[in-house]
Amino acid sequence: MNKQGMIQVAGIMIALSWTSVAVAQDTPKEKHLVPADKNLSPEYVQRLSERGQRAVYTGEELETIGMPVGGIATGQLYLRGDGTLGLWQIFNKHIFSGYGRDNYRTYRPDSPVDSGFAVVLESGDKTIVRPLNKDFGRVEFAGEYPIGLVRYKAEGFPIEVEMEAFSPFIPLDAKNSALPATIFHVTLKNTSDQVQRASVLGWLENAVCFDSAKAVQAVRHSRIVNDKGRTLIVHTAEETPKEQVQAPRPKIVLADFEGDNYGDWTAAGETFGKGPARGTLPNQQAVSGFLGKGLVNTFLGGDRPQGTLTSPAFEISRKYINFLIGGGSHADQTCINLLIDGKAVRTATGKDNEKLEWHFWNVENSRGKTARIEIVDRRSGGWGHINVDQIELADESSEGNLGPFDKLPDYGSLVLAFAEEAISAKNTREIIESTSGWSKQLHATLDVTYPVTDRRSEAMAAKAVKLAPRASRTFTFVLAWFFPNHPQGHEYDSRFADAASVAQYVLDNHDRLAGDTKKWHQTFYEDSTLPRWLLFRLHSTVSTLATGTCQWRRSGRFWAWEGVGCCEGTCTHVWNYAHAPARLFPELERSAREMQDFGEGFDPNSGLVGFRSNRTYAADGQCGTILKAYREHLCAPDGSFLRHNWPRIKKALEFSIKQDGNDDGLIENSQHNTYDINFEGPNTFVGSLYLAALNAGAEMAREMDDEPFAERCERIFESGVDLTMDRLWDGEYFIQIVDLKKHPKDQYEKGCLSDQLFGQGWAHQLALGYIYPPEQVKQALRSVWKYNWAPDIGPYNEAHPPERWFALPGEPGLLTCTWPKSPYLKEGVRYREEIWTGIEYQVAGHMVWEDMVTEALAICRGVEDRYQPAKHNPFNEIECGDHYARGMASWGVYTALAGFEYHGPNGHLGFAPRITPDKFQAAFTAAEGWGSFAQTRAANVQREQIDLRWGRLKLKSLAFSVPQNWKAVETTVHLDDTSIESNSVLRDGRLEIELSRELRLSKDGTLEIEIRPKSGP
Ligand SMILES: [Ca+2]
Ligand SMILES: [Ca+2]
Ligand SMILES: [Ca+2]
Repeated sequence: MNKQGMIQVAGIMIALSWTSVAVAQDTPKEKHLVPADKNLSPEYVQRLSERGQRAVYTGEELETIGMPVGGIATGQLYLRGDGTLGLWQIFNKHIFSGYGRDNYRTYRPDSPVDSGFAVVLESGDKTIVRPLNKDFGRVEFAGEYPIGLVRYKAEGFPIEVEMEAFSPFIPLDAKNSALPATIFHVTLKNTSDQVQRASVLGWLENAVCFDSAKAVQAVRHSRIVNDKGRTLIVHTAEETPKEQVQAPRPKIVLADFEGDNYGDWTAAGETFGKGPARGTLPNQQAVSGFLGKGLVNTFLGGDRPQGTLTSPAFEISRKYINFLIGGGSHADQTCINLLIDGKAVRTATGKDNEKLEWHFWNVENSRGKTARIEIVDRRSGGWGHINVDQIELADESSEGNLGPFDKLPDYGSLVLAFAEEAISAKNTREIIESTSGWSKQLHATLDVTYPVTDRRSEAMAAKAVKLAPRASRTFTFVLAWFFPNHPQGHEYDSRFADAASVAQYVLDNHDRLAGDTKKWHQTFYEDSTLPRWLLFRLHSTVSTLATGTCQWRRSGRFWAWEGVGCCEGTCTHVWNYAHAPARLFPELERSAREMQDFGEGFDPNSGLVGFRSNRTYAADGQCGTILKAYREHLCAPDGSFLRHNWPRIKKALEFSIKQDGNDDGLIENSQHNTYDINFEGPNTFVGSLYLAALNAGAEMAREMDDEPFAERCERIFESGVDLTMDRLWDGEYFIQIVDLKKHPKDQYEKGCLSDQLFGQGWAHQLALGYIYPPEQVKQALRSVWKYNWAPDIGPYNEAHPPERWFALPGEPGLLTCTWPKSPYLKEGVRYREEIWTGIEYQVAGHMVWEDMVTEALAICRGVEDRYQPAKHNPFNEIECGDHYARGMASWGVYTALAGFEYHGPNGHLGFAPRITPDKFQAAFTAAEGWGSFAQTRAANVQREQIDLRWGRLKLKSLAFSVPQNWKAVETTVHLDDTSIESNSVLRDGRLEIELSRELRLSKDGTLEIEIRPKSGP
């Protein structure tokens, strides 16, 4: 245990005994079900801050992993735990996964598109092909976002494989981080004592027209192309002339469910009852869209009952099977299947909607075969039922015209490129055919077209290489996609013509793109002194940028859901929490400010910032927009963002001042907010955001020479602080003043709200200092820890079940709100019993600024423990939908640990490490460059090193913290070997250094500062 660890352990022990005393002093009337003593063992506490190793997962743990490995806002492609690809949501379709137990469940992401790599080993006259997947032998996943890493070894197999998979991810270079492509480095290592001959086989299915294949008249087209010394498998699709059905024959109706019973269909289980339903069943939302009077509706007795309904055998005598379907959207659980030889060859589900809609299967390939239809209800939970009607065989499909072929969302191209020239298609076929024991259907054809409904995978193989004992060789592949027909387009559309040009760009620039990505990984993970598990957790949420949650539109506007496919409009109050994109890719957040908040979503008459780019007010979102605007200014290289947007920023702040009503610094009216309800009366959730916004407004006004407005902001601020301390401080934490008789619902009143100091945390992020007196701020955060963080949420949630489950009994979590000292409000603030990772990070980040580092790390560790891959995908922190944006609050914890402060236009950079200040190192990002900051501290000298590793950095002033007992210091500054003159001022342990001239650090430039205490008076 190092010295720092000792201090922290001592700190938590003191804190814990303090909380026990506090409980003894004011025994609540009801037992508070969150223990004040968290009972964390000293070993647990010590492990929190240990540097530790990179996590390695294997066996069952591999099942849940799905690491996003595509570019920012280019769709959602997962690297699964065993190195295979999954999800494949790159076809411009947004799929909402549900919330609570629907998405907080343990599952393996599916893989609807066939692709992969295999090792080809020439062993005597035999060829052994071993695919890189979970059956390889021992498989280990050791990925850390953005770089996926999977290792394969097997007993008796002389080759070990290491595969890296990632899309270029280079902070501050948004365009090169938003490529619709994934790079694979497949490294073969000979672990035997003999020379081995081996190569790598790669394959990819043609998934163009992924969703529309069954509904279009088209062919798929696959080619293998040699170009620029590389080999590419190029998949496309082409429209074929519309099939003219001159005189369609009459439809054959297999079932219309109009009778009193199911006739010759066979029902099993209780959910189908004695016969077809007549429309909507008791307690069901209105069912519509069916024909006639009857339909299959398995909501009989609610969602609980299950069963199957099977048709008699029939001959597939037409090209299409048409039917109406509604109800639950659960694959295999609420579905209709087409069975041939007892096997489901087609399946369809509802869309979690009671309305029945037409659906059809193209069954041309199965014409003449005997089949059955099976309607399945194997689900008892939410949407555990299915609605079906009017099943017909027909010459024409029931679906309407999808529109022009080349405008379909899944029209485009898909490429697998090998960085070298592959062996000939003929020789690849020989490998595939000579392989025994591997029954995979692969093709290697130079040019082939086939029906769009056919599934076909094309393969290519590298030339075999001779590997000496212990020698290794890396094979580089690129998967690229180009699907431009998103309704708003993609930023990438304008830069590329097709997937082949994307792949060629990535390979042309491979060394720079892969090199800079690895340099970031090295700087963030390897060179840091921060705990490895913590770095993993805090960076994993950034992968949200590379999921369906985020769009970067053709117009250049960054836009986002809250979670994948759920709740539109870059919601101001959810994005209030997300610090990561602004620090890593400030260009994206600037576009959201300029094109949404102060663009489309801005009402120039009132200053209202519509919280979903609409004309609707959210009090927290409105104040947060001012804070974000100031942050975007701080993260900019110059003052142009502020100059350009200031009139609207000011107007937006004036809108909040108008809500305050009397310039007293308290907003008392109805405040819609992120809990999807309105707070009535003054509270510090909106109040602290408002005061922080006034502070930020004053700073910006001064920079814009608007002194009168700056003074007005300050006057309101001062009044707000005084009134808040007078009225809202209850001695332990901040409460809400509300008339519960008038507003009995959705309030927290005397409750302890975890987010009660949200604005104070923001103020620290922006170096605005304290809003409320530091002592009370620290006390309030200690109360949040004491009352709201449960090492096991079980007892609390058993008494007070949450609306939605984002943590399960046995798991730790920070509750949104509790009532430790007053009766529980059973109609209190919505989501009060839930666990949101975004709030946890928000609170943890703020705790770090207040030197509650151990408590902060325990909260983050709680998230990490919940998202262990034996249970959940560690890269997918959920809330309403997958990859929920609020989780990107994690970056606020990261910046807080470094005590990071930055003002880009002024060239000011500061650090005050909150953890291991004696020996600290961490990556940082500025406006135009990033690098590594290091600090060492000994008895009589402190050294700072700013090592720029990418881009450039303008510097005019610096700030650091030194030991409190250093009352005067001597400071020297060197840029590389050149001494730089400076003046410094030391106050209460904070040292500010003004450089005599503005410096421009370029890549590999290093600034070193040496600080020594002056002895004597
Ligand atoms: Ca009917
Ligand atoms: Ca059911
Ligand atoms: Ca007021």
